[in-house]
Amino acid sequence: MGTSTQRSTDVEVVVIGAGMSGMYMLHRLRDVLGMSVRVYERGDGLGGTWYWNRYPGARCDSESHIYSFSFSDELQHEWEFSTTYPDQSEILDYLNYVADKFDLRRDIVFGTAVAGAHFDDSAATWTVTTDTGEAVTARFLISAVGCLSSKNVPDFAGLDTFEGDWYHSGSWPHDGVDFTGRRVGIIGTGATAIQIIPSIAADTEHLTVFQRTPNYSVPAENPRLSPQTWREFQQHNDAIRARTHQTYACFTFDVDFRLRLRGTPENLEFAPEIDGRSALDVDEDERKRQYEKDWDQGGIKFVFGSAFNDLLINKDSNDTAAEFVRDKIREIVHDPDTAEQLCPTDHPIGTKRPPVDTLGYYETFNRDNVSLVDVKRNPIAEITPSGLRLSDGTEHSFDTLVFATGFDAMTGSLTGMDIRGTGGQTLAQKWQDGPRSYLGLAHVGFPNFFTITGPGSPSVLSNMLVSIEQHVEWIAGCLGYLAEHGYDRIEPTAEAEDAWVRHANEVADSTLLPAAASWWRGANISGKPLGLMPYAGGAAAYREHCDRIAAGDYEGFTLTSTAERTRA
Ligand code: NA7
Repeated sequence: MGTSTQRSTDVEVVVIGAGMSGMYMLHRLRDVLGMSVRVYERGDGLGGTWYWNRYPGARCDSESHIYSFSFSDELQHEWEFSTTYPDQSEILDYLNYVADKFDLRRDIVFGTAVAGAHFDDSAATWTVTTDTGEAVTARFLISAVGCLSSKNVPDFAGLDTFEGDWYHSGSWPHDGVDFTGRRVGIIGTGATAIQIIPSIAADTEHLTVFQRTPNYSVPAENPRLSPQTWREFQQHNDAIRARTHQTYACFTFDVDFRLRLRGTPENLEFAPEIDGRSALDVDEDERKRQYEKDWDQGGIKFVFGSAFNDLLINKDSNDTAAEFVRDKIREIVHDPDTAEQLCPTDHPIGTKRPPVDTLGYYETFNRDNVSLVDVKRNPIAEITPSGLRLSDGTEHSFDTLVFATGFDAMTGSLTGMDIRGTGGQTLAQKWQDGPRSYLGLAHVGFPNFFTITGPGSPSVLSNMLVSIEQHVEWIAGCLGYLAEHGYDRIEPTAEAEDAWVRHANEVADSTLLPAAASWWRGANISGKPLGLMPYAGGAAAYREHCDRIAAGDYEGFTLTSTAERTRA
């Protein structure tokens, strides 16, 4: 594009983060629009989530033929994944291949974290500073920091006295950890721990799992993909990819629930449309047969592609699926007390991120060297030099401690930087009562700033890569439009942002999702305001709405040029 904006700033765009979203953003802006772009990445390599999360068992829960970039036919023909749910190292190899193919590294500054970014209202530019002392000006600032990159290590007293080694899943050593013959403690039973526990149990002398809240895990069934299967995906690729744009969560299966969005950005109307049948429309035998079939097929589909249309909106229906999984746990786990402890009862199934297990999570608790400790009734009081002590004084000893305790999701990485918009307001100040945004993409008071898969967009309620591509393409389309029309400043209107926040809350409240103390709602971080952060209206409805806004000359945004502002 080579726009006039380049003359007044060091680069046209700064992108924060070189995970999947930052990589594609760079390609789209630099190689398609011809803009000058600098990407800052705190890691020494690219890949984001797949660079940091190298823990044993780390793998993807979305199917690889749709958890891979779709923007290049050539790329899609060149790369084949070995399994439906590939492991971390294979995904990272893929991302490095993409970076080589599109020559991305030359515009990425590695080992450099963005410390702050301040908006200069008179020039309508951002000044971005880094932890290595760099300062660069840019017209546009794009966050590609990912939803799960600010790790949560609970503030346990005594952690500094622990004499063994400890690790958090989200910054795992590159040369791995040898658990052979070691006594290991792991805190957490979320999606991450459910991948780690079966992967390391056999190596350890003893593995103690400290569980606060049990989770519903469904076996992944992770078939190897033969060249023949991969060829079939490629034959039908256009239709498969198109389908991922039409479903609630960007998979090829769907939830039979659609939202129609109408009206103006300031006055949004929506109507839910539900097809199919309720879990309560059929008798118990038929329901059970269906759940058995879904369980055997495995994966996230159990919830987000159920044959029943109301698991996420009707508690009575949801109870039938939840009880089916609890019965499975009771069948698999031999010791009845352990089985009961592993049965979730405090939240409906699907209201926390559904974990998926490849190596037999529940089966692992039948091993003699694995024990389960309830830290809800009897919380961890402190870490000791040799392990940890519970509130009732019970001591547990181990050599290695693993924190699978999650992340300050969706907002933590953003508010952790000193991002200041008009009037010097920080993003942390703007979001003190919870994140507010227009479409999860843009923010009143923060002109020329975009957040890829930000709070308020479907993001973590969908196959992330499809949502990333949608946001990257929308942002690139927007920057292209601004250049074409001579605009160099864009900001949502307060009315449009308010209406979006109101709408997102209304939609969330029409589902069961607020019923769990989930990281989706910020409930895992003490003091964080509660509210469903991802948009629950479905990615298909969201995509249509974003497209309509773009086609309507960016409705709900104020667009101006330097000349207009000078005259005013
Ligand atoms: P999650 O899903 O946030 O799980 C974290 C786990 O750690 C969960 O079981 C928590 O229990 C537990 N936890 C957190 N703090 C504590 C303390 N202080 N004491 C005991 N237990 C604690 O993170 P994951 O890394 O598993 O998954 C994050 C996402 O990554 C995942 O959903 C995928 O999208 C990929 P709680 O449930 O809060 O009681």
